[in-house]
Amino acid sequence: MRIGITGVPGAGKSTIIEALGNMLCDAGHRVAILTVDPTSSVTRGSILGDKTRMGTLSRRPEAFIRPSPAGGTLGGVARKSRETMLMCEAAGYDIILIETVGVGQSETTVRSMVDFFMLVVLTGAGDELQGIKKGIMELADAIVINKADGDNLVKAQVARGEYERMIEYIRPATPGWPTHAYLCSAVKHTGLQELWQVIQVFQRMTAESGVFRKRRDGQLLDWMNSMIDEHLHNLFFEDPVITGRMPEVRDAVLAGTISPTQAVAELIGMFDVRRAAARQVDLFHPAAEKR
Ligand SMILES: Nc1nc2c(ncn2[C@@H]2O[C@H](COP(=O)(O)OP(=O)(O)OP(=O)(O)O)[C@@H](O)[C@H]2O)c(=O)[nH]1
Ligand SMILES: [Mg+2]
Repeated sequence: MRIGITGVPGAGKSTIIEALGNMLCDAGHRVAILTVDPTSSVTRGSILGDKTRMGTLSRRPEAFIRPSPAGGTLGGVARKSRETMLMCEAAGYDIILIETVGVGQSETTVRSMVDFFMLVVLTGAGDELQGIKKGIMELADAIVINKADGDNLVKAQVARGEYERMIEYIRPATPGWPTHAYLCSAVKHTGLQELWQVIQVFQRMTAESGVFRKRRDGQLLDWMNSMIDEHLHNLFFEDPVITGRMPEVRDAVLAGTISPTQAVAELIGMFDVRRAAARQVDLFHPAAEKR
């Protein structure tokens, strides 16, 4: 089972993963934790923070925690994370948990890698709403209101009702699966067992309806297509014939002497994919990444 976890910074994603991961290891699973963070090439140290936050989990032999690869682009990070995911599964990890940073595009990317996607939120749905785009709620199979403990419990229950009402207006992320809001406390370890049961019901239902297989098949083909896109893009923009001609063509477009459409036709006309491919032996490590 591949599970994606997103949410605003500080919502408690890592703490949930730590608690859920320990629980699953106790139940006999082997759990791999990956992070998809396209900004981590800048901050690099962030996983050290996460390893300390996942203190008990990181010491367990049944668990494997891997930082986000410093791929530079989201595409690069996603590709490496997908490969890592397959390797972990081949190595016997039966549950993959992927944490994403709740900004920009990484939610869509992680959604495209997982079976079940959860959005972790905090209380005060009204205020939170401003930070959570409707589009992200549309990706979620479950909305998890964390920190439902202490003085916050009542507020969390109110928030749950608010989220439930909002969900009614949103298209479900998975055909045939009703998205709901759930309460949990990653610190007090409440609601997590229930959440895991929800995930198991999801797995059973989608397996029976064929949605599970269909989604995985679609993800595989999308992955292949995106690698073709990426590879062709790299071949084109690193081909010396293209890079040599590019400045003049750009100037001509800016001067208005040729249209962008004409420019593309000319450049594509000059592009010899075999010549470019012969130059580039290492398919997915173009010069820019090597640097
Ligand atoms: N009271 C309470 N605090 C919590 C709970 N879960 C997490 N926290 C606290 O909230 C803070 C942020 O938790 P993290 O797990 O690091 O949150 P995150 O979503 O992974 O944050 P980023 O990775 O920085 O986006 C920490 O200080 C946690 O101890 C909870 O269930 N209850
Ligand atoms: Mg975190």
